[in-house]
Amino acid sequence: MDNDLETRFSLANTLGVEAGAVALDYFNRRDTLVIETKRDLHDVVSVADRNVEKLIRQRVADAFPNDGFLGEEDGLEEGTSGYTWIVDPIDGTAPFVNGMPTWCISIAVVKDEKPVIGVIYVPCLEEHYAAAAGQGATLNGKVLTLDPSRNMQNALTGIGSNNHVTPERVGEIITNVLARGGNFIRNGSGALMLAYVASGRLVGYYEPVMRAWDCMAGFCLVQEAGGRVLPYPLSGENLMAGHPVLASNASCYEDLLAVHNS
Ligand code: LIP
Repeated sequence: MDNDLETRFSLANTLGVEAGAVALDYFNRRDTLVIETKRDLHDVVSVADRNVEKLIRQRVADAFPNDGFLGEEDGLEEGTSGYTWIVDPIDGTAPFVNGMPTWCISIAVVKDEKPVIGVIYVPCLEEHYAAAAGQGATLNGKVLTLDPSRNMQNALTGIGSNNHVTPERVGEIITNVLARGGNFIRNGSGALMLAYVASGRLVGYYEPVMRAWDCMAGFCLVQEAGGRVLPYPLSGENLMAGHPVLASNASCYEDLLAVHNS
């Protein structure tokens, strides 16, 4: 691993755990948080999201002042180094504010429009997912390798939905998965479900519209664990837009692609 990647990977792992501790403190006193809504009553944010992102953003700026940074809450700061950090400070904000453990810190670094680092830390479960380009993927230090015998019919598929997708389309997707002999789960954190694909807990994940901060870390994990992802555009204005997200092990990809194209 070259030094540029290694030093950023080291900081991403450190920040995942440090930011996770700050977020967990907010989680344990969530009844004190003022919950604000964004696009609708299910799209929520609190001071926890904002302050965790500020912590990560500042630590990255101190260490790599020429790197770009895109965060869900405070947007994009362009860089000149060729590396851009793409961060969701608390992915799964709805489970977070409702006292459920399925939320995480999602930290990605992209270079040449590809995720080269992915760190997802799950404070409530003390699960630390990490991957860097060419280095494989791990969960708490254990190497992750996908089992090709698992497919849509004998394992669970994650499905994500939000207010960027019509209720009718969500219904079509779920119907299609069930009609193919599959079954689905949604836990409110797309980043965490992508980490579950990388660790083999889910055989695949599909969501029709997700932003880069929700999925780039998970994409790095899935690819380094031997899985496949639908190409996700990051050039120009694409970086700030939402795009379909599909990630799976090899034996489920065609089934899930057919669901996407249905
Ligand atoms: C969440 C995504 C999830 C989506 C939710 C929400 P947030 O991100 O990770 O995939 O289905 O609606 O957008 O808002 O919790 O950071």
